[in-house]
Amino acid sequence: MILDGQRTFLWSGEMHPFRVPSPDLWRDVLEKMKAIGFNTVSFYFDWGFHSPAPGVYDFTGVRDMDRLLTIADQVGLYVIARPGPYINAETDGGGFPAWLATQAGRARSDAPDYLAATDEWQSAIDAIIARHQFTDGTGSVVLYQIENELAATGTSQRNYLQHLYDKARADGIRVPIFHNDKGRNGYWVPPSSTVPGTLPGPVDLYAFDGYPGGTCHTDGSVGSPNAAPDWGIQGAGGAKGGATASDKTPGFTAEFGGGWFDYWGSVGTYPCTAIRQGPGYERVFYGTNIANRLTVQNFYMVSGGTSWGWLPAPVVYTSYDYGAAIDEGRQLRPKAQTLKTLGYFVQSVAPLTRVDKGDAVPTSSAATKIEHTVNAETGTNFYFAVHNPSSATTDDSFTFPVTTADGTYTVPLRLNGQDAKTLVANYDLEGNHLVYSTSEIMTHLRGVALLHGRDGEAGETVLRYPSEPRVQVLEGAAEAAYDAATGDLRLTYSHHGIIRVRVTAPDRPSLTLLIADEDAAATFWRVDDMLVRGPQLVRSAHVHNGRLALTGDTKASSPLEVWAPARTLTWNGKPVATRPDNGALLAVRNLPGPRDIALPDLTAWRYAAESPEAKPGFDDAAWRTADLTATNSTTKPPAGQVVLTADDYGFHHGDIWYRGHFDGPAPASVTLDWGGGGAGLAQAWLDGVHLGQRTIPSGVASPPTRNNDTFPISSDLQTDGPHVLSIMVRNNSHNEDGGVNDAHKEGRGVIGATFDGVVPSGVTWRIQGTAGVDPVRGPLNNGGLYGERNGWSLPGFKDRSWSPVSQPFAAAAPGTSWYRTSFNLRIPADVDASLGLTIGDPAVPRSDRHYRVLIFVNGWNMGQYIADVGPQHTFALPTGVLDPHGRNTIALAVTGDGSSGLEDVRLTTLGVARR
Ligand code: IPT
Repeated sequence: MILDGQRTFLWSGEMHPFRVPSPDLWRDVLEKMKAIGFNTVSFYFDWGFHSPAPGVYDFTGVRDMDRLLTIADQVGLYVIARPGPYINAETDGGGFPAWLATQAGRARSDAPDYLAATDEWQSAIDAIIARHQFTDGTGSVVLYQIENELAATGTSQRNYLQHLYDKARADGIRVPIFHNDKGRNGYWVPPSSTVPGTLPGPVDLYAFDGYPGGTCHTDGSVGSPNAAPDWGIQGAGGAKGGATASDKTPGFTAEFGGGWFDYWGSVGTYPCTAIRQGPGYERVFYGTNIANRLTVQNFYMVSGGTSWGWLPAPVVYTSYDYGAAIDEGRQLRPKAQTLKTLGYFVQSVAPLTRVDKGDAVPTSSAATKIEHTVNAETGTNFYFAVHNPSSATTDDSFTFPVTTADGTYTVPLRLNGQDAKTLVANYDLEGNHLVYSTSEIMTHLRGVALLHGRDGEAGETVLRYPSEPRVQVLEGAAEAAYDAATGDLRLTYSHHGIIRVRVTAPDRPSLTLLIADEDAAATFWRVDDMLVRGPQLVRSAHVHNGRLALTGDTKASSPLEVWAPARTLTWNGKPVATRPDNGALLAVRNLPGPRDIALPDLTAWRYAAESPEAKPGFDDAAWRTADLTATNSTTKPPAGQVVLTADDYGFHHGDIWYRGHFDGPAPASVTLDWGGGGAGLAQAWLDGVHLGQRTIPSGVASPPTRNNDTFPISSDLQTDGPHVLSIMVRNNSHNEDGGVNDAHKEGRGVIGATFDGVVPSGVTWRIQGTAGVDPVRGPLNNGGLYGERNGWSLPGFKDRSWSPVSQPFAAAAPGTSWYRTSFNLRIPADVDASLGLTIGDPAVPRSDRHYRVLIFVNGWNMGQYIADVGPQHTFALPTGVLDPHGRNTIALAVTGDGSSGLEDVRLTTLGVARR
């Protein structure tokens, strides 16, 4: 369907199901995506989230993927399935399961052991995806991606891609297969491409990615915009021109920036990113893509969500909010409303999918330019007006010529700030002929056309009629002038609020123009062939026997007006009294907003100290003895030395303990070469005495992940043995493998230890990590803290023997201590409350306290607060993990140097809606 004559714009948003492991939440986010104008959702599937060990794929998450694809279909979204095997995506190991870290063969190559592993994964995930293919009429999956950004292009990679392609086809994948070319190299184009300099690959479609919008400054300030690139028919063309690398397939950007991620030790850039890549960016950059005939566009991310548990790669912290249109707390940002105008437009104006570059169109101002496209079949012209260069933010009023079958017009337009507009000329607008409009088309249906423009800017809309039509200005101010010589009816106005004009002419359907400013446009929702105004979200609309059943959200008391083939209506199941109003149905009274909600104070806590592993007498007899002398890890110790790295012993995530037993005199210092990922932590004790803690430096976008640190030992401890050196390493995840260099195999935990600079002999090392995979929450939920190994993180744990404590909390001993509390939530059934947990002062990115917290909510590891690194203080507690109508338990594992107490902890509200 996509290969032969695409007629549907695929307007897609990225959402990661593994970042929101809750079907309730998936449905909510997918309904919101649909409501803001997406017809497609794109997902990665994270192999590492689904497979705790070779051959093991029966973990709950895989079953949930089936459900997710059903939900996407029910919501009415096409799906772009991206099962990797490599995904990047700022996830642990770039989506690789951690057990690949010890594999001999190079990942992302044709090494047989690696291909055997990818076969396993594809067999598991393809069986699910294959059940949901649009081409079979059993689902909505329309495209399938193999690999991601495979920037190495040797024979081995060619073989590997072919292997993935063949395996997908053998597994019953029938939809078109593509790859995502990092940064437009012309790599892996379909064999049909005739473009010189490209590299053919086993794909049906060519796709590329790009993040040209710019990020925020490290101080969190927004800075000035970039110029938008022409990665299609308006650009330089050729193998490196973006879509032009493949001349026989649709222009397809598999990832186009919808925000950006943030790093440990940043000042917290998500709010800034939401502005930098906000409404103006969307209009300029996505509009440029439309003018370049990129008819398959996926924005990464539209809903970023939460990198819970041990999911986040070293380059990112718990929040993967991304500054995306739907924030981490599931709320629509202002940029979602701009996306809505664009999404409705590309889905309403069908001629947009089949355009060619039009004649050059000059403008009266050098500070502006037009990118012109024409649909040869319908004669519809599109004028994409933007500053020249498109990075400019000046206020420019100018004119340009519109020349169509209707004649030539000199059209006035204004661009103020980071802005762009796509204007339509020579178009059949609901059976009325649109000559042109300087308002943008948002959508139109059954005699109603919704146009929009910036508040206070002048607009004109010209329609053509053989005789003078009747014009009624129903609301707001507009002037109408009919020119009998040309047949042109010219409406002129200034955008403000909503202007309603009805035009009635013989022999054609009457047309109601709703001309909205941007704030007013945001109050409109199109669902299938119905239009609704007023509420803050409309999720669904169904007509049955003349009754329209609407569902949606209000965040405040809101009007309700609908254009639908119905006489009566219900809102969230309750009848709404209406009266007819100019072709619409208008609710007699406003819909109510949500009731206030009350959150419990977290006052009563129970406390217990932990880290018994630090004590000399601790019994580690059941621990694994480190006895491997050879490893496949990329960070092998020198020959003959014992391997200490955690993955080699099957401990892949979270905290790892080591106990080194030795006799003889203790050294004056111990130096560790250790791998801890982003802002990782190492703590050490000799014979129960704390030697200190070290953190891997952060505060940069690509932080170091491995460090050398020396722990001095005071003279009074330098006694004769026996001794026990206890070490705890927090593994803040495996590196990604974006460079195809096995970077995910870098060792975690202790890589090497020296005493006074010399590798000691006669040390017996024992190692301990997670007790096993949580059968519900999966492999990324738990590490090897004593408390985790003994159920302290779980809601059912009996903590009555623990000490009662309250805030402000006192300092605890070095190591880990736990705080637990339970509370009831009584959120009313008709309220969707998005809640968070806040620790410390969110106004200060990092405090002067040297501790970190793992946050367990009903047993789910919802992330990590690092007081002296930052910046995240508020952690989203997703509905589904949190029970809004019942009892909830929070367990905090606080690990630090014992110098200060845990800061203030409280529940916070991220957004409230009535639904
Ligand atoms: C691109 C990846 O494809 C995607 O998985 C994610 O990592 C994204 O970037 C950034 O969030 S990689 C590219 C920008 C080099």
